[in-house]
Amino acid sequence: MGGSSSLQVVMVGLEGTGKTTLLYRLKFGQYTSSIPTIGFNRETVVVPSVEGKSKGVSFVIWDIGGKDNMRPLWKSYLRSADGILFVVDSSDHEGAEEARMELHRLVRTQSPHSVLPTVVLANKQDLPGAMSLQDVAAAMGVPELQAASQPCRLMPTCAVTGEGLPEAMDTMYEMVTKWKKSKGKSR
Ligand SMILES: Nc1nc2c(ncn2[C@@H]2O[C@H](COP(=O)(O)OP(=O)(O)OP(=O)(O)O)[C@@H](O)[C@H]2O)c(=O)[nH]1
Ligand SMILES: [Mg+2]
Repeated sequence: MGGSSSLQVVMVGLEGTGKTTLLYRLKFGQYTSSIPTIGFNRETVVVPSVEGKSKGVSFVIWDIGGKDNMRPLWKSYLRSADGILFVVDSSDHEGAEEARMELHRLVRTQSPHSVLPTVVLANKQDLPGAMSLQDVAAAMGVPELQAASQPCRLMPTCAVTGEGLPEAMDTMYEMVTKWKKSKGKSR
């Protein structure tokens, strides 16, 4: 599944949170309209890095549909993954509790000492009424995961403009590198 400079990333989150929009933003560098994903999309992307950390690294991104009948399948994509992007719609206050449940469920389905590096994307930061980063963190229970020593970080994004994405992918890369080192393996 690729050499050492290719990372496998699984992207999940509730339906309509912007996963496919993020994927095509990364792939084509522009906004592309999308329809709800049945099954998954997979693209190899090379992200322009902000700090040069992930320069030249290609990410194979698996974008999985978020509809409730797809969610039991999420975990089957984790086997060969190096990291998880969990996408949240920051403007969806009502969906926050469900998103939190799915995020924590995804963490719990993994072996407790080798939970994959997870970057939670607080997407749709451009929308009026979007929760602040701090509010998204609290709503998703990110501090609780961190307190339990799980490798989880939150980053703000806007899939329409691409804002925040290079930083988020740099963070993903950094976390995966650290994780692999601590596990003493490269896969
Ligand atoms: N304003 C705004 N709209 C966004 C953003 N990201 C995605 N959208 C819109 O949200 C809608 C859903 O986006 P998708 O990318 O299809 O969502 P998805 O997560 O792939 O949904 P499923 O495939 O059903 O799981 C589309 O109308 C997007 O244009 C964002 O950052 N800001
Ligand atoms: Mg989609």
